[in-house]
This record gives sequence, C-alpha cells and structure tokens, in this order.
Amino acid sequence: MNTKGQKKIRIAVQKSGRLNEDSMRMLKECGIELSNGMNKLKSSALNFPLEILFLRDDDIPEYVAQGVADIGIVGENVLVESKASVNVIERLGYGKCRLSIAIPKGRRYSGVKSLQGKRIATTYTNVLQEFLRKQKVKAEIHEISGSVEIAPGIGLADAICDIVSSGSTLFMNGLEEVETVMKSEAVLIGNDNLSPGQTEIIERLLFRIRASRKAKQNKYVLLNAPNDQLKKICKLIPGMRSPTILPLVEPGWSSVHSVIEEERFWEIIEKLRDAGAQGILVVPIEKMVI
Ligand code: PRT
Ligand code: ZN
Repeated sequence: MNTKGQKKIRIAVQKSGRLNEDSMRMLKECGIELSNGMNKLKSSALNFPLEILFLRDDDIPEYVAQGVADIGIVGENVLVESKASVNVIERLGYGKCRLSIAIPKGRRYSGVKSLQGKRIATTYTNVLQEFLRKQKVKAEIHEISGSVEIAPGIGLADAICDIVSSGSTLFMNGLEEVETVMKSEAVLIGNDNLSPGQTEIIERLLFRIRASRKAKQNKYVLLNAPNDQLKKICKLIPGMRSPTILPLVEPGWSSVHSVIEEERFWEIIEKLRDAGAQGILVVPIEKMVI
C-alpha cells in the first residue's frame, strides 16, 4: 500500500494482551484523544493526525513492513522472530521480559553445550535457531503455539524456550531458567519508506513520548536549606540547568527547587538530609521538555 504524501500516520497497536494497556496509556499521556472505544478495529485521534489499527501482535511487524500501518508497537521478541524489514524508532521501556531456555528443575546442566541433541519446545523458532547456531549447539526445535511450559511435563521436549517475566510460570511448572536468549521490551517500529510529511508527524509524536517518559524518570524536589549548606546541597541536586534558590522569611535559610532522577531518589534524599536539608517535598512531574 502506498502511503507516501499522506498527512496522517497509522499506528498498529496490539488489540488485546500485555502491550495494549501500556501502549494506550502512553498515547493518552501524549495528549491523544480517540474518537471511539477500543473494541473496534481502528480508531482515529481527534486532536492529532493519527489513526490506530488494533491487531494481533504477531501481525504487526509484517503489516508495518508492508505499509498497511506506518508505525507500530511490538515486543522486540516478536519483531526479531518475524524477520520483518522495519526500523526500530524508539525503545519504549515497558513490556520488559526475556526469552529464556528452561529445563526441568534438578536436571543436570553444565552450560549451553548440555542442550546438544536435546528437544526444545518454543514458539520462537527463528530466535532460538539463531541463538543455537551462534552457540554452535545442535538441538531439535519443536514449534508449538501455546502453553510451551507444559511440554517437558508431557514428554514432548527436554527443554523450553519461552518468555519469562516474574519467573512464576516456570516455577509452577517445575522448570528452571538456564540461558537468556534475548532481553525484550516494547519498541516503536516504522516502515522504512515514509514520506517527509509522515516523518514529521512521527517526530512530533516522539517528542511527546520522550517528554512523558522523561517526566516519569524524574521528580521535582523542594526543600529548605541553611544558607551555609547551599553549595553542598546544590551540588547534590544540579537539576536541569541549575537549582532555583529563593530566600525564606526566616533569616539564614533558603528554599531550593530542583529535579532529581527517580533511580537515584533514595540515595540523594539521604545525602540531602545529611547535608542539613529540611522539609523535603518530592512531587511527580507531568511532562518534561529539556
Ligand atoms: O493475542 P496476541 O497474539 O496479540 O498476543 P500474545 O498472546 O501473543 O502476546 P501477549 O499479550 O501475551 O504478550 C505480548 C508481548 O508482551 C510479548 O510479545 C512480550 O514482548 C511482552 N511480555 C512481557 C510478555 C510477558 N511479559 C510475559 N510474561 N509476553 C508473555 N508473557 C507470558 C509468557 O509467555 C509466559 O506464559 O507470561 C508467562 C511468563 O510470565 P511470568 O511472569 O510467570 O514469568
Ligand atoms: Zn501473539
């Protein structure tokens, strides 16, 4: 399908499943309002040149490659398995999981060579094949489409290669993770034949996605500091450019405002307290444009 010159982009999103909710939340955080419910096959944005196609995740890479959709959101595991010719535009930071090989608990395992000649059940035959080739291991790959974790228990395979996130599915099926084949998260993919008009719309969307993600990774912090400690405190919270310092009515004290990274939150708060900061307030940030 030729989408060149269009002043609108079509994004493919998983219709239902693990990536649907987070993907729709991300679009909402980008200020995108939809014209109808999500039970339809497609939906148009009311305030952005965007149309959403709701599809099964396995179909998304190929539909984007063919230009049925211009961009799409899919797990990297599905993308790599599909071998579709698309570009990864942005890693989105949700839907994190790993594709791992697991064997029945207690079975002897002394490295990847232990898989030589074994039967491995998986939905991800391409990814597994490539992994085994790189490891120079020859094993029998059994393609099954669902409930991979029960394959060893019913004698269908010696090992499995499947998606793991918390590990509880493996645990409940008496399996033990022995190799990580790939790590995965949701990615925004794009057709490699987009018009300048479409690229511009995607850039606008990306700007919003990044601002929302950045906001989540940071917190706004306000605190009171004795003036003789200001230098030390400002060093701990340098912020986007530099912190804001406002004098308090009480002599010898100032209010300091800045931004800190969520990841280093506790470490920084402890150091701020040690440096004499008081009345520390930490506030979520809605959007962050640098
Ligand atoms: O219907 P459709 O084909 O669109 O969806 P699907 O059923 O094929 O996929 P879905 O919705 O299960 O997953 C979509 C994507 O979410 C995957 O391709 C991954 O990129 C990502 N993802 C993140 C996961 C998981 N976490 C996950 N835990 N996909 C699947 N699982 C399953 C896994 O297959 C196993 O059965 O959850 C189980 C393991 O989870 P834990 O927490 O017990 O380890
Ligand atoms: Zn699927």
